[in-house]
Amino acid sequence: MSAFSAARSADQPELDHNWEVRLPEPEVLRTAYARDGYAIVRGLFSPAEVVVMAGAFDRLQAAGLALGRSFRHGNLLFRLGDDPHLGRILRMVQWPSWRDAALDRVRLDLRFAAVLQPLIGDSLKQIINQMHWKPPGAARVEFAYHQDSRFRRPATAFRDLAGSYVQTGIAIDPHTRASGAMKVIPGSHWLGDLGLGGDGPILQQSMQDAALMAAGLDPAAAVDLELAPGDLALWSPYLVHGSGINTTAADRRLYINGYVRAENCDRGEWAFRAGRPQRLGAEPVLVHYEALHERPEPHFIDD
Ligand SMILES: O=C(O)CCC(=O)C(=O)O
Repeated sequence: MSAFSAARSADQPELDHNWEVRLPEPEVLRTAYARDGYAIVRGLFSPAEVVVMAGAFDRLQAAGLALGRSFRHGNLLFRLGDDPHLGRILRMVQWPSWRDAALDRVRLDLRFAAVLQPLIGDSLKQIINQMHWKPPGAARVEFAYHQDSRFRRPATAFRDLAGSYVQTGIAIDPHTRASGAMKVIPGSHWLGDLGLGGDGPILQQSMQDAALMAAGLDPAAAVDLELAPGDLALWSPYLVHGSGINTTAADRRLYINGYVRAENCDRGEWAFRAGRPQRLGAEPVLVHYEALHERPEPHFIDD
């Protein structure tokens, strides 16, 4: 048995799959997404399901903080940061589904296949599986304005970004202006790649109006993507977005899954073939970690 399958726990609580939710009308979703570059599906996951996901966030956060340093095993990555107020914090985990069965079930939930089908079809790979935390009191948890297109490298492996890729985020907690909800510029996806964020990591830069203005965008056009727990946001790889600090007393957590029309991407784990969920294999495949095959073993990363 590989280290990866051994790492997955079998005794985590099941999501309740007896869901009844009104899925968006395909044409309404397609129109809103095409016009604005984003859309929201309200209440896609139930309060009980959000409790299960929140439990997974707590487990992974405890595991990440116990590591004490950023750590990688294959595509699984714990990214820690130093916060001036809180000290060491966990900023994000990539590919937690290698570690946590509850999160793995969510990313393969049939609701994703149903919501995404009108946008990118029913044969999908997954290139993002990621958790974000903004703990209360933290000062360094911003995401500078950017477009996700900047991360789709090498460019030759990611074809027809605009028509083939959709990023999604499930709110675990209330996402409000005060808690550091994403801010988006509606319609900015029509502008193509604007080179926002320069070469630096966007999670180590703050959200600056000046960056928008330098790209010819009006900061006053930014809207807060406010979400209730269980809501799903969907956005285009070219949508300009960022997010600020959390000034509330509660956590602000987001579970992000990014899907792609399979035929237009050489990277990623299969998620759905003809609408049917596909489990992770025995070993990870190449997604964004270029040294996956040279350095697959667990190791700490210098920050
Ligand atoms: O958690 C956030 O607010 C950042 C989300 C984001 O910008 C991204 O995933 O590209």
